[in-house]
Amino acid sequence: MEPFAIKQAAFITSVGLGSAYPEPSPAGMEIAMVGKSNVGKSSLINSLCNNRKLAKVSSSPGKTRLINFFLINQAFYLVDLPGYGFAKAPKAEQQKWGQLIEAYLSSGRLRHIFLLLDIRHGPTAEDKQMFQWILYYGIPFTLVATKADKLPRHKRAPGAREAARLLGAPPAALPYSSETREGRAELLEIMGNILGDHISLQNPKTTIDIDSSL
Ligand SMILES: Nc1nc2c(ncn2[C@@H]2O[C@H](COP(=O)(O)OP(=O)(O)O)[C@@H](O)[C@H]2O)c(=O)[nH]1
Ligand SMILES: [Mg+2]
Repeated sequence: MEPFAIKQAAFITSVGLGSAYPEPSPAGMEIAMVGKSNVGKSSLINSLCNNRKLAKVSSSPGKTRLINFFLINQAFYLVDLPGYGFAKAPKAEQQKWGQLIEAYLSSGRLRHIFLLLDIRHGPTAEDKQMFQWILYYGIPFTLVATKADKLPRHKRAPGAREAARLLGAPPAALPYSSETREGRAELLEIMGNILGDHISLQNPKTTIDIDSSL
């Protein structure tokens, strides 16, 4: 089978609290990126899609407060969720963020979440809370340890393992770098598997004919 590749990516819309989600994608599937502000969500989406300008990358954290939908291969949505951990944000704003995220997590639209952690730092209290939400809503997840290029090679696998361990999550996180593309092929493979599973669940090739056995 041909490896999964992203051939087309287009920004569709931004959604805030109280505004409507876009129509479901043709494949009826959504995969979201979540993590604290500045962890590298937008960069990861851009590097996956080979498009530096698709998602807005910012060096000042906490700029995106909306859920951004990108249509991939005219089939499914890749979703860039607003980051958390902007300590200086007013309480009211943090509450709005929580409402926006929880509404989305509980919407039933999500097939998979990529939870991004900085490979250099242990998970924060908010990372742990996010992880608990993912478990609570029963959404399948993959941990990604971003900015792998910032650690020397021999420290990357241990850094990713430690991030997963501190979160209480089995078994490890995938080291990723938007700069060097380390981990990109692996992440695309995971994405291809998620899409393949989703499609085969929706169109089961083997149907069991109960009547004929009577
Ligand atoms: N060295 C390095 N820097 C990165 C990487 N990913 C993101 N960054 C930088 O980290 C900052 C925040 O990235 P961004 O993608 O906007 O993070 P977001 O807030 O999670 O969407 C930007 O200055 C990026 O250039 C990476 O893999 N390696
Ligand atoms: Mg971003």
